Amino acid sequence: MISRRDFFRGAGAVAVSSAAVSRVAAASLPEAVLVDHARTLVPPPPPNGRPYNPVVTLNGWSLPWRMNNGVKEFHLVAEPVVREFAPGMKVNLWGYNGQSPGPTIEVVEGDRVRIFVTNKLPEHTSVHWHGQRLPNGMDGVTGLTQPGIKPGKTFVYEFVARRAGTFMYHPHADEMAQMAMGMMGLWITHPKEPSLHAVDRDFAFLLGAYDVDPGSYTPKINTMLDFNLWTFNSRVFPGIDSLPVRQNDRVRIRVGNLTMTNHPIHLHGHEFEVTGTDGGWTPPGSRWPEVSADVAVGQMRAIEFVANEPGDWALHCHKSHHTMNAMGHDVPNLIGVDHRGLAEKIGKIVPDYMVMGDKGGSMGGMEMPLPENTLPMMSGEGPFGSVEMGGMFTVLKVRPDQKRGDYTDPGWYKHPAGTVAYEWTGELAEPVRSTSAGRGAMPAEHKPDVELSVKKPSGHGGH
Ligand SMILES: [Cu+2]
Repeated sequence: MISRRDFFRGAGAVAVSSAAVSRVAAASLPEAVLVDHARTLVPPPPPNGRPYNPVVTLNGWSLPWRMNNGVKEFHLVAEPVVREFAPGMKVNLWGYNGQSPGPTIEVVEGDRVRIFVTNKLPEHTSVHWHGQRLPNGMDGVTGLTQPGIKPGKTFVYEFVARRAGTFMYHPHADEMAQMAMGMMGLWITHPKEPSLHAVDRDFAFLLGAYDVDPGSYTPKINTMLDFNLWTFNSRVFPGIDSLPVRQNDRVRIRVGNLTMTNHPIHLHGHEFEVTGTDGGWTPPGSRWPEVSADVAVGQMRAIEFVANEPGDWALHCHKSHHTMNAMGHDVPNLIGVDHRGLAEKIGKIVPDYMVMGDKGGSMGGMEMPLPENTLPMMSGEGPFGSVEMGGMFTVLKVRPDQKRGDYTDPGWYKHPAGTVAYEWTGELAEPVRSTSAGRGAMPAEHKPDVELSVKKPSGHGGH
C-alpha cells in the first residue's frame, strides 16, 4: 500500500532512478508503481521533461514515469484489483497498477512515449490508445494490429504523442469481459505551450457501469445494458470525492464514457462550454453555452467554465436511474394506487413485508437491512438531510477562500442569511382552475371517476 506521502516519495524515486537508467540499466523495465486505495492523489508538478499543469483524477492518480534517453517510459500492469466503490462495498475488478480505473497517463505534445504493458490477468489482453494518432501497429487491437499479450508476458508500445487532448486507454481483447471488469484509464496529452488552454483546475474521470448483484463481489460480465452501478472512476456517491475550487477559478472537467449508454452530464449553477473532445480542442467559434453535455458511448468531452457562483453545486448524470446504487428495479409504479390494508394482508403470508411508494418512492430516510457488501440505493447525507442520491453524482464546491492548489474538502457551504429556500407559513389562496381547457376534446369539468392504475411493462432494456 502506498500512502499519499509514499506516492510522492515514490515519484521522486522514479525520477532519481532515471539518471541511473540511462547509464547502466537501459534494458530494464521501469518500476511499476502501485496504488491500492481510492483517494484522490493530486499529482506533483512534473519532475522532468516539458512543464505542464497536471490534471486531478477524481479518486485516482497519475502514473510516474522515467526519462530514458529522452523517451518517457511508463509501466502498466494489467491485473486483478479490489476497488472500493464507496465505504461499505468492495468489488473484484480487473485494472492496472492496483486500481480500476488504472492510473492517468500524462504526457506533453511531442513527447516520445514508451509504455511497457505486463499482463498479470488469466487471459490475453492488449491496450488500445483511444484517440491517438500513432503507427498502426501500436494501436493495440488484438488480432488486427498485434497478437494478444499472453498472461505473464510484457509488450512495449512506442509512439509520439502528436496531438494535445483528452484520451483514454482500454483493452481491445475480450472487450466485453475486460471492460465489464473495469479495465480503463485516462490519457492526457498536454499542449507543448503550457499557457495554451490553461485553466486553474483540471479534473478528469471516466464513466463506468457494472452489474454487481446485492451481496456479491464480482460484476456479471454478460450484462449488456441492465447495469446497477453507475460510476465516476468506479466510485459511486457518496464515495465520489467532491470538486473543490476557488471562486472565479477557470475550471475544466474532462469526462470519458466507457459504458454502453450515453450520459447527459449536468452541472448546476453555471453554464459551461464544450472545449474539447477525443478528437481535440473545439474551435472557439464552434462553442455554445450549455448546462448538460451528453457524453455518448466511447466519447470524451472536456467542459470549461468560470466558477463564479459560491456554493455546493450538484454535478451528475441526468438519467435518474444513474444516480442510484444497486437495487432491484423490476418494481411497478404504485404512485396514486391506494393499497391500504395490502401490507397487512400480505404480512400474514410474508412477515415483515412492506408496501412502498404510493406517494412516491423516496426512501432517503429509510434504514433497511442490506445484504453484505451492498450499498443503500442512495445514502449521501447533506447539511439538510439525505441527498437521496447514489451512482453518478458529486458536488462542485465553489469557495472564495479555497487556496490555489488546495484540493481538500472545504465542508458544506454556509449559506448567507436569507438565501435558502424556506417554508411559506402565510395565507394560501385556493388556486384558480380552468374548467374550459382542452375544449370538447378534454372536458376538464368531467373528472373521470375511474382511478388510474398503471403497471409498467416489465423489462426495461436500453436505459
Ligand atoms: Cu448516466
